[in-house]
Amino acid sequence: MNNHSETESSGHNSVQGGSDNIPGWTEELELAFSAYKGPYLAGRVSSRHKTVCEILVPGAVVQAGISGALQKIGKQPVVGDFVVLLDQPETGSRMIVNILPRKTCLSRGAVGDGGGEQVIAANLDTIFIVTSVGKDLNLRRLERYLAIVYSSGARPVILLNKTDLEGNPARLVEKIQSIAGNVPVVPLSALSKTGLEALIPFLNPGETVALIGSSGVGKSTLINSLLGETVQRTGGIREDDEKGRHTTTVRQLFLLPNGAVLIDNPGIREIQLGDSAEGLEKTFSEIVDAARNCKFKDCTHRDEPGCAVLQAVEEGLIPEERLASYHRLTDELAFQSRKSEIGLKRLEKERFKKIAVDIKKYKKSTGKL
Ligand SMILES: Nc1nc2c(ncn2[C@@H]2O[C@H](COP(=O)(O)OP(=O)(O)OP(=O)(O)O)[C@@H](O)[C@H]2O)c(=O)[nH]1
Ligand SMILES: [Mg+2]
Ligand SMILES: [Zn+2]
Repeated sequence: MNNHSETESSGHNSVQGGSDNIPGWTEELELAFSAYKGPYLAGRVSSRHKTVCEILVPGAVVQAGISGALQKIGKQPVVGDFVVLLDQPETGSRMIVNILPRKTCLSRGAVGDGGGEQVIAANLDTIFIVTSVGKDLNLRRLERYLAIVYSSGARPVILLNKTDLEGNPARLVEKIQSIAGNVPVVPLSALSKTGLEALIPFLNPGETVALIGSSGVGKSTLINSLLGETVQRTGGIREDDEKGRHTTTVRQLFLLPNGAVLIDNPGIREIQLGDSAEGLEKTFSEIVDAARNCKFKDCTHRDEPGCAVLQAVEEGLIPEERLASYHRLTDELAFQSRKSEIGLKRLEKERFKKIAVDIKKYKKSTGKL
C-alpha cells in the first residue's frame, strides 16, 4: 500500500483512531507524547522536502511545516521521525513543534568543512545494505557501510541483488560473508522476484527497514517488488561503468500490508564515516579480539613488537586487506574527529572574541575604560 496515493492535506476531520495507528508507534513514544495536552497530534515523517514534511497521522497523510522555534535550535525532522504536530483547524495549518526521542539514528559525516554530522533517517530497526553483482560489489565499501550502520544502532543485513545476472552467486555470498561476520548476507533478484522470502524475518509489523546503497543497485526495484506494485520509479544503468543514474531523489517511507515500514533512499555517492568509532570496532571485531593479546595496550598494529594482530595476519587468520582496510578507516576517523575539533576550537575562539568585544563595549558605555 502506498500512503502517498491517499495524500490528503486539508480535511481536518480525517484523523482516525489513536496514535497507535501510526506505523512503528511504541509505548515509549506514547509516554513521551502524553506530556502534550491540547491541540496536539502525533505523526511520523514519511518524506521531507525543504520546508514541508509529509506526515503519517492516524488514517491519513498530511503536510506540515516546521516551527520556527524548532529550526532555531537546529532540530531537523528527518524521515522516520515521530513528531508532535500543533493542529490548528481554524487556519487549516499543521506545524511540527517537536521531535520525539529517536531510538536509532542513521547519520553520515557531512560533506564539506566542519565535519558535522548529517542525520539521514531515524528510528530504523534494520538497514538493508544493498549491493549488486558486477562492478558495484566492493568489500571495502561494504565495510564502510557496516561501520555506519552499526553506529546507527540499527541491525545491518547485506543484500546481494541481481543474482539473475550471475552464474555463481554463492561464490559472491561467500566472499561478502568473509567480511560480514554474523551479519546475514541475502542473495536475491529484485527484478525476477527470487530470494525475496529470505527477507520476511526482517519485515515484521511495526518494524522499520531502510534500504541504502549506490545508485542503480536496485533499491527502488526491490521496494516495488516487496509492495507488489510500482510505487517508485526505477532507472537504467550506464553501460560502461554499470553506475545508476540517481533516479530516486527523495527519501520516502512506504507501508507494507502487514504493518512493516520500508524507507527508500537516493543512491549514496560517497559515504563518510561520521562518528563511527564503535561501529568500526563491531565491523572489525576479529581484529579487536586479536588485539587483546597485543603486548602494548596502545598498539596500533603497524610495526610494534608483540603485536597479536600482525601475528594473526602472518598466520593467515586475518587477511592482510582486512587489516589495511581497518587502518584506512581508523585513520579517516581520526582525521575527521581532528577536523571537527579544529572546527569547534575555531567556534570557541570566535565566541570568546565576541564576548571580549562585548565587554569592551560595556566598559566603554559605563565609562570604565
Ligand atoms: N537484472 C536485474 N536488474 C535489476 C534488478 N534489480 C534492479 N535492476 C535494474 O537496475 C536498474 C536500477 O534499478 P533501481 O531500482 O532504479 O536502482 P536504485 O538502487 O533505486 O537506484 P537510485 O534510485 O538511483 O539510487 C533498473 O534498470 C532495474 O531494472 C535485478 O534483480 N536484476
Ligand atoms: Mg531508487
Ligand atoms: Zn597490535
